Amino acid sequence: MKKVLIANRGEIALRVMRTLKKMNIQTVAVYSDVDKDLPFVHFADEAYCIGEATPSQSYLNMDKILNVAIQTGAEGIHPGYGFLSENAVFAQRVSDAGIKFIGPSIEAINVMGDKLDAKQAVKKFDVPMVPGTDEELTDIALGKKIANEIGYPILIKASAGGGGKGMRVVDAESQFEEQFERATSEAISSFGNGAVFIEKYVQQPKHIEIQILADAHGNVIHLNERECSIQRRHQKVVEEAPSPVVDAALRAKIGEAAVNVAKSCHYEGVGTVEFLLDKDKNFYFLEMNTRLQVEHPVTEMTTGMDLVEAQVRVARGEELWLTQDEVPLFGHAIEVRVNAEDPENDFLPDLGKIVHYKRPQGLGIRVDDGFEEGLTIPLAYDPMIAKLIVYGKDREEAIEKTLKAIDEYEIAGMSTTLGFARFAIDHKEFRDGSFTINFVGDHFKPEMLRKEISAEIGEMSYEIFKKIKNEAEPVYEDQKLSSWKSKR
Ligand code: MV4
Repeated sequence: MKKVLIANRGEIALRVMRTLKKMNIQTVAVYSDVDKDLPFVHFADEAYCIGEATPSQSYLNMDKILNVAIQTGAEGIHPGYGFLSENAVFAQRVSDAGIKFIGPSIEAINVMGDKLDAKQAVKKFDVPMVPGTDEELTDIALGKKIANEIGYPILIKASAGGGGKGMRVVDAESQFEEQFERATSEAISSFGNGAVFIEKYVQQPKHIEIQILADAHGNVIHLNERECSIQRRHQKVVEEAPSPVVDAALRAKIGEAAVNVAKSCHYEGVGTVEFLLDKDKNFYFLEMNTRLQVEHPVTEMTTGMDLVEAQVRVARGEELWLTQDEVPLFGHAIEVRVNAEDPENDFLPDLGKIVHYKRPQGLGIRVDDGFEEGLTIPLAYDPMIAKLIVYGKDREEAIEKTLKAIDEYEIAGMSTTLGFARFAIDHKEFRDGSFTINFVGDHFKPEMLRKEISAEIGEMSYEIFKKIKNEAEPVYEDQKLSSWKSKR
């Protein structure tokens, strides 16, 4: 493979291109008109504007992307995450054009894209699943009967779902019918597929996921777990590897289950198998994500493996170059997502121009970003500015280094999730490892950030601080911000 088109934007387009360049592969960028000044466009060997910001006109437009790939002679397409990365129709069209889709097979995308199909596929492979049903539920009376057998609370989930859409908790039989109707209609309106099923509601679990690597010859290994419980509304904010509660024996067991999930759909490439881990350390298969994930760098830092390089190598047909026993695991890595969002205002996007930008630096500090000072975060896409990934020799060192790196990070012009991440990582429950997916709901109140910031800005009043921050450009140039130590 001598030339690859990257069907994505921002930090992930840049991150993929860095590895391609390392491998002496030519890079082709496609971009929308609002992205013309972004670093990934300049970094590529060739770059083509394919349309307006609206995703359907550009990053989701298969015809335009395929056209550029064919015209430039690209031999592979890397889809990144989001956009077309888990679209089986796109994977098929890429393949039909004689181009290698750098991702899993069409079969794997289709099977794992539907939760009921995934359960059916995995069933024969001895993978622990939450007690529940594995066929579409249409009969309310039957649903109630099953729910009574499982015991409340239960969850009604949409088969086509993801990110919590079409998911309803039912605490008692009296609510069953209403929640069933809601889940079904939400599933139809969101996915055009009303199929739902029932599961026992696992309370206060952790979200653990296993990184998979599979070649085209049937060899599958796992690259350890990531802990991703610190999230809000299904958006992860802090991720780490390894998990503070998973030991070598448990890792081997969950890892083996994840490898079986990958085998059940003849997986190829990198993928992620998600599990819930309950208080008693029972684990249950949730779903498989058939893409390179946002949080892949914590796995890279604790294994020393470049996952994009691994994707390209298996896409070229190479056999896996290491066995399960040879998979490294050293030290600890933490990733913080730096989103242009206001944690004090329900995490609503807080977009605008980055008027000042300075990355933290140092040994074991990696910043994957897609913007530079002076650029504007566009409204049309995900508001992620950057990912800060920190490596330490152990978890304690990783935590302390991450807190210092957050303090060193300077971003002015908008609110970011850095302050919230600092709050989470410095929390007793994060430090002792007992946190669950309910961490934010259980422990976070916006006033807590206000207090932290007030301590930092000293005599400057909080109201003046907010005003300066929101009008940061003129004030910053006046050097009036000198007492404001960056960020947030
Ligand atoms: C669950 C669950 C508890 N019990 N299933 C959320 C979206 C989808 N990935 C599955 N999800 C959940 N499934 C059972 N049987 C709790 C969640 C869940 C969750 C899972 C992982 C990470 C964050 C979450 C936040 C809320 C709910």
